This record gives sequence, structure tokens and C-alpha cells, in this order.
Amino acid sequence: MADQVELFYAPQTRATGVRVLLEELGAPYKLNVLNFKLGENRRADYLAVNPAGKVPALRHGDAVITEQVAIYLYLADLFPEKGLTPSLEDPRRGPYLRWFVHMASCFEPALVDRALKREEPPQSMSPYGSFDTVMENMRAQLAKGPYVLGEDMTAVDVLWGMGLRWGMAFGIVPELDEFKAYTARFMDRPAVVKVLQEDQNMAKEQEDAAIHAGVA
Ligand SMILES: N[C@@H](CCC(=O)N[C@@H](CS)C(=O)NCC(=O)O)C(=O)O
Repeated sequence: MADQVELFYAPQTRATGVRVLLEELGAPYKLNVLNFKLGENRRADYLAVNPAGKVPALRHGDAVITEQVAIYLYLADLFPEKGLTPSLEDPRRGPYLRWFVHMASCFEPALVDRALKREEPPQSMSPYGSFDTVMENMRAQLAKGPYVLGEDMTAVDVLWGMGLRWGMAFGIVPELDEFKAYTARFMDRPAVVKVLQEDQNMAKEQEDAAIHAGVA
């Protein structure tokens, strides 16, 4: 298997959190940056990697992994010595998987319905129950803190740190005390500071390139 992973990337997207995780893991990686404004994620060469035209996507040797939750799990397992993934024998392994999948199967669908002002499905039909129960579940988990699984940070905290921060920044996730305290601590991490600063520069460069190409 190749030593280095390749991350298909765009700034200020779900790929940002994956890059933060790579930094936290000290993993060797190469970025393959796509400019959405130039439609680079819809070009045939990228659709051959991810037919959905979305980032993040990860290439490791011949394997391509899409879906941020799968990528986080894969990377944390690739570097178990970094201590960001509970082992199969660790009693935290089940809750670790639970809170990863909760993001994709409950939190994100609830946020999208809310952002689009769609009526929530009836509770019995909804994959997430209700928006309020999703928020309350997460709040109650973080109240035990300081991290999702208790005393020690794991890879799932990078996912939730990013997800809650974006959700609050877009005014969709309620600014609960537990969410604010948790994300404030997360935002202070050197890896987060570095990646968000570089994202800002990258986003500006992409904007300039789009203006230059006459598409912005
Ligand atoms: N289900 C995907 C969602 C990925 C996704 O929606 N990525 C956005 C950026 S945050 C994207 O690539 N959007 C580009 C587009 O659809 O045009 C995952 O969990 O990774």
C-alpha cells in the first residue's frame, strides 16, 4: 500500500475536516485541490474518482474512499498508534461508531431539511426522529464531555467539531452552551488554526481564478 494518501479537496467544505484529521494524525498526504467555481469537480477526470462530483474523496493505493465518515474511520484506523481510534476491544468502540454514523444518518439530514425549510417527515418515517431530538442527543452527549467519548479526544471529535461549527455559523444549529464550549476548544487546536487559515487563502485564490476566467 502506498505510504501517502491523496485527498481530493476544496477549501471550506467537508474536506477541510479530513485535512484537519490528517494533520492531527501527522499522516503523509498530498492534496488534489478542485476549484468548484471553475466546475473542476464536474469534469470527467474527477467524476471517474467520485461520480457524485463531491469532496472529500481519498485515494490510497488503488482504493478510492468517498463519504466523509468512511474517510475519517479509514484514516484513524490506518494510524492506530496515534491514539485517535479506540481498538476493537475498547468498550468505547461501539459509541465511537455510533457518533460517527449519527452525523451522516441523523445530523446532516436534519440540518438539510431545516436549511431548506422543508417540513420534517413524521417522526415514525424520519431517519432522524426530529431536529430537536437530534440536537438534544448531541447536547447531552457533550455535556458529559469534554470530548464526545469522554476524557480523550478521538477522530470523531474532528467530525463533530467541524460539523457543529459550520452548523452554528450558518445559523442552523442552535448556539447551545455545550456546543459553543466544545467548538471553542476545538477551534484552538493548532491543526485547526493552520488548516482554516490555509483554506481562507485557497478560497481567495480560487475566487481570483474564477474572476480571471470570467465565471465569478
Ligand atoms: N455524502 C458526502 C457529502 C459530500 C458533500 O456534499 N460535499 C460538498 C462539499 S461540503 C461538495 O462536494 N459539493 C460540491 C457539489 O455538489 O457541487 C460526504 O459525506 O462526504
